[in-house]
Amino acid sequence: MIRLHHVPFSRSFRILWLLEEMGLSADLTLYSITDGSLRAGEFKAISPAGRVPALEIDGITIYESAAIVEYLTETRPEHGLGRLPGDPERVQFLEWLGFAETQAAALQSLNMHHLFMGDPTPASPVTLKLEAARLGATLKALEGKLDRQEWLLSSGFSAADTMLGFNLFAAPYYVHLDRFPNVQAYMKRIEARPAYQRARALDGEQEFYKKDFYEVPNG
Ligand SMILES: N[C@@H](CCC(=O)N[C@@H](CS)C(=O)NCC(=O)O)C(=O)O
Repeated sequence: MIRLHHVPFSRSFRILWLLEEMGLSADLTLYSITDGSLRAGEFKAISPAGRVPALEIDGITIYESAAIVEYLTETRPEHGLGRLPGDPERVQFLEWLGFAETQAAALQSLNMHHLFMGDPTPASPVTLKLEAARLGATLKALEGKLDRQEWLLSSGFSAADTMLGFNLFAAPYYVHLDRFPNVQAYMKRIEARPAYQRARALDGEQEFYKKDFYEVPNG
């Protein structure tokens, strides 16, 4: 039995997608960011910071998406989706897992300020501008990398793409992607993957974004 603790359109999608790439199906336990279910004692016993994803598999429970990605790729090397110690791309693989979280931190901060804080703590335009610029900087770095290759690693698709690729579908709420054609083409390649499409069908409706784009207020 595999169980994924999941919030639709959140970082747990990375794992839903990776499992699909591996041909593994999971039972989903669904939560909402806003209804307090992630802060319940029962869930905190599984994921101490009350965050998704958490994955129950092989008789253990793992939290932190990068740790789950490493575990899955190391215990299931036959899928070729990780880069194990000794692989020439091992360091790059680990760097991309970390880079994905650097990028997600900017998105999370923007989500917090634009979607979840509101009155009586209005978002600071300076913070919003800064975080959008920081998100833009990660997209610019990615744009340069994708000039030379189709996937994050030159040898081909890997679980690093599931870690980072997920972020990109939240980025357009805060940064216009017109100036990043390589990133847009990369997103199209992702969307063409059958495993990605299956994962999206399982994901569930996102409940955060009510607009197509969030401008910096008074910015
Ligand atoms: N570094 C963690 C971050 C997990 C995380 O922050 N997940 C968000 C959803 S994208 C969450 O559970 N947020 C709930 C909250 O902040 O209360 C990971 O990669 O798993």
